[in-house]
Amino acid sequence: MPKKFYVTTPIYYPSGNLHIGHAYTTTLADILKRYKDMQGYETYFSTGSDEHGQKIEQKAKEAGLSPMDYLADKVESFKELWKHLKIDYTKFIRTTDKYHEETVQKIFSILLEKGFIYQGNYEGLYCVSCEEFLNADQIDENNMCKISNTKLELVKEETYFLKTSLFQEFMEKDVLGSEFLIPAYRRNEMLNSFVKPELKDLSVTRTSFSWGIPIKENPKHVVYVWLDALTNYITALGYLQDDHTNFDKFWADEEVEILQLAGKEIIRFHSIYWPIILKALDLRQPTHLLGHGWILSKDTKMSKSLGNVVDPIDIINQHGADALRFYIGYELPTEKDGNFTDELFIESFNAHLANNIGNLISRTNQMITKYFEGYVNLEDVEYDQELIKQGQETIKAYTANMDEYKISDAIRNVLDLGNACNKYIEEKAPWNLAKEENFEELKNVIATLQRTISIIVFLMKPILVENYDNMIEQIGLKNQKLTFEKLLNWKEISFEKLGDKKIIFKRVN
Ligand code: ME8
Repeated sequence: MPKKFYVTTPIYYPSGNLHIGHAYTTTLADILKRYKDMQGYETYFSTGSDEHGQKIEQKAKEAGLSPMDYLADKVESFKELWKHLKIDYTKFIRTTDKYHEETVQKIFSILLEKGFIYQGNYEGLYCVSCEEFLNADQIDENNMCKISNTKLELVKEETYFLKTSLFQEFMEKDVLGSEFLIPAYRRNEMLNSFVKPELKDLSVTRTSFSWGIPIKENPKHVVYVWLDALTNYITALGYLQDDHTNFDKFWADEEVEILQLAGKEIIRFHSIYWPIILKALDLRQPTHLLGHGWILSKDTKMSKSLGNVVDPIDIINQHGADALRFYIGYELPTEKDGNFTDELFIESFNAHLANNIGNLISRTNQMITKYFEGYVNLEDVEYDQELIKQGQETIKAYTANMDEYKISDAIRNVLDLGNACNKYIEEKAPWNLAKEENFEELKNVIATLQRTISIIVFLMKPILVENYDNMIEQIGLKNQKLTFEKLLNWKEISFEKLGDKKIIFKRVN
């Protein structure tokens, strides 16, 4: 039986256009999904749109449209972006999908029946932009939301509460006392800010707006965004539906590696309320929640509500999907905030994709064509042991990092190998070997490079998806099925005669 991997991104609000921040989380998920595919896992990747709530209701009204008409275009634009970015998702869930709405109603009824939900009254300050009731730490001195910088509404209404207070010990021990939330330092953050001071019961329905899923027991209440939104991760798989094959396969089975990704502002929902909802439903927990930092623009969070966003489509149109996927994977490690500016982007592209990898492939190809007419006969080659060893070690370091979802470190392993190859070329100066007619040594050098470059290209497969086939063809491996095992037993790989050359990753001036 193949191992299984289920990866999810948050479902994004269609209250504006998606920006680099959303592209960030989705690309990380896509890279990991593709990596697991390469490792022979059976994978499922879910993303989507979070369509209910006051914010969407207001936006549709401003646009003079019904919510569904307003949403249609937005959702199309999400899918369009994922197509441009080469995102290979398995499922796109909309919270307005009928199966989802019906399942949320069922989930609400189960939790009510089990006594985990009760009716009461709520009074508090609500941030429409974040769709969240705020506590004192989240409000600035002008009574505005610290995250979205928008005005708050005083809300006083009847509501149903989830009895999160029952789960204090479960949270401290089983969830935040385990390896579930990564990076590890976020566990203490959650414990100290939200759990230890006392878990407050969570309001899960609203009555002052109607754009939501009405509950069967009392239809003037609509399920407030988070119970609706978080449950998407299981409704998308068919939980409580006639066809629950994917749920059985990718959630219920304890062996499945379930990875959820979310930005740091919603870690609280994913590491506290979501585990509680699952526990209350008697369901297993995800293996890991990877909470990542923010992409900043001039030191503040890039966000729709602040309007300081970069449109990923512009970047892709100018530089291609791979350039953006690379920047996201390499330059924005998940454990801290990162920056996105045109200057940084171009600098990184030139240094790593154009000067390192692109240049390495093209200069090696030129030498294979010039000195060996496109084909190096590998009989009697004496490979450079040091470079070959570094190649083998790179595969191991890369897989160890990818297995821990450390994409940036894994890419660094590959870039280091690329730099080592470029240095090797300078040191060996094959053009001098040719001049001296030392063809034996020339062949050793070029064959060593060809082998090592095949590792570089293969390890970049989950990231550089648009150029992968082209790169593989350029290094003479078009008809080979590469695997990690094959690269570790590298003598099994044979190369074909090189064909036409196309420039990969041309330097941007
Ligand atoms: O919160 N840097 O949706 P949302 C990094 N619907 N990541 C960013 C980012 C930035 N500047 N801006 C956005 C919601 N993101 C809810 C989620 S899930 C059950 C419900 C990414 O449209 C990041 O993943 O506000 C963040 O958590 C998410 O988009 C927020 O998207």
